[in-house]
Order: sequence, then C-alpha cells, then structure tokens
Amino acid sequence: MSTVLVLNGPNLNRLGTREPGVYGTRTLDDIRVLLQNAAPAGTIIDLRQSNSEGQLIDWLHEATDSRTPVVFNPAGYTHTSVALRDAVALLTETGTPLVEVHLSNPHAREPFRHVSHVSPVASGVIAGFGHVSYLLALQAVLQLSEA
Ligand code: DHK
Repeated sequence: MSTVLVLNGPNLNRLGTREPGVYGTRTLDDIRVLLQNAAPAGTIIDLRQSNSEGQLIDWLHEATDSRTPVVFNPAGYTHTSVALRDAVALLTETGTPLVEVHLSNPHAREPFRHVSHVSPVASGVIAGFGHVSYLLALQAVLQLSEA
C-alpha cells in the first residue's frame, strides 16, 4: 500500500458553490472520489483541507518524515506564504515529489495571482484545467515517485 497526500488550502472547502465560473461545480469530496478511482490499485488518496497555514505546514512536515508524495493546492497562500514555501522546500529537498496544482490558471487572472512562492521549490506545477488539474497532478506525482 502507498499513499498520496492531497493537501488543499483556504476556501477550498467551499468548492462546489464558490465562484463556480472560476473553480467549477465539483466539491472537494467529488475530487477525492475521482482521484481514488483514477489511482492504481493499492494507492490510498489521503485528501485533506485546512484554512489554517500552520495546519498545512504540520501536514507537510508529516509528509517529509514519512516520504509521502504530495499534490498541493495552496490556494490563496500560494501568493503570500513564505512559511509554506519553506515547508515545501523541506519536503522536496529529501527527493520526495510535490506537485503544485490549481483549478484555475492564476496567470490569466489578477496580477497578484501571478506570483507563487511555492512554484520554485515544487517538483512541478499544473494549473488551469479545473478538476482535471488534480488528475494530471496525481499522474505526475506517481510518475515522479517511481523515478
Ligand atoms: C485557488 C485559490 O483559492 C486562489 O486563491 C488561487 C487557486 C488559485 C486555484 O485555482 O485552485 O489564486
């Protein structure tokens, strides 16, 4: 059995009703089911969400210690959090992959969304494909885990 941790930052607990024109109509639980169905047999999708930066950092430390690959949507913290960036760097420095994911394409949106503090220390970034971004990110993180 292997695990992929799928971490989600602030306001993503409101997916489904939050700005559906931007983020789509699927809930985070819908995305969890899609990912679990797409995952190879024996892979557990451990999807978590928090509105708290500290909680997300604690989960990244947990993934670092257990060498668990991560798909991470830092949501609004993408553009503001040096602390999250540092926690992601701790993880990826160990050789454990982390794919940054976004439902929308932040580069096609307001200028303040064009900067990601996480991208320079992530293994890669997938953005702009709605819920499909998560499926692509899962594929990528699994491939990187095998490498
Ligand atoms: C989600 C958010 O909550 C925004 O703050 C980011 C990201 C974009 C997304 O597209 O998944 O700017």
